[in-house]
Amino acid sequence: MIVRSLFLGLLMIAVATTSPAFAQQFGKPVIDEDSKSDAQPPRKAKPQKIPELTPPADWHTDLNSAKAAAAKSDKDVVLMFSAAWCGACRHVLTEVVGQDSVEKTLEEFEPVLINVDKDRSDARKYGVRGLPTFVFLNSSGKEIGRSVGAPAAPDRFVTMLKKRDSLQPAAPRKMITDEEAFKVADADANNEVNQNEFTHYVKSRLRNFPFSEQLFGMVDTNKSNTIDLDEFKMRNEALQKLFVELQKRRPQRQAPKKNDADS
Ligand SMILES: [Ca+2]
Ligand SMILES: [Ca+2]
Repeated sequence: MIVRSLFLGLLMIAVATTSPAFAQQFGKPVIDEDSKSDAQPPRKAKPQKIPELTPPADWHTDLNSAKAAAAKSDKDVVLMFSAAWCGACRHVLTEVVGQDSVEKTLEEFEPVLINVDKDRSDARKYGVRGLPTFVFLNSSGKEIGRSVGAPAAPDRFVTMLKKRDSLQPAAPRKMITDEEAFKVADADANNEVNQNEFTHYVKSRLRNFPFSEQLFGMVDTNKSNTIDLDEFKMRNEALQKLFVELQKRRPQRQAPKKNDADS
């Protein structure tokens, strides 16, 4: 137990010293590797002039105003996370929204358009990993569902709006068992994890983590240059706690902006 705490402590120190790298990495929305939708990965806005996305006249452009309106109207909120460079977002706003069936269904909502290039704090808060992402909140502001990717046809868009509370909410990152984690790490399935496999595993969980060699030395307790399941199990719990902890800390790692305080 003491060894494990010490290990976790060392990891925390290592992480603390690398926090700017994490802040830089995690400050940007990233594409979810598991995402099977047609969402586009967010990228930096290009310096060339891309015309801004124009929100429809009756949409909110600020989450707080949408939430306040929803509290009064007792409607659900639909947030559309978008950016000027997101072609699918532009398609939705120009070709889908405005169609009669869509307009009629949108009357059940307080819609709000969020430009992730201008409002990174909301994108981080909702863990947006691809554009467009639609997040549905009930009138009390609680998330009830989300959809990543753009339904390109009006009827599909209406279906998405109607099915809002049966859509999958964001899956929380969960701990996996030691055996599952070992399987993931042991890429060639020979029942031992070598330095390369371990480095790959650690980096896949903690991007830019620079200490995999030291970690490997600590996990490889018998110094055989490979890690077996027993060795892996001894350390994996501490590692996974660290992964989960870092996931939780992601949003707080940016310098606070004024609307970070709102919720
Ligand atoms: Ca192996
Ligand atoms: Ca070993």
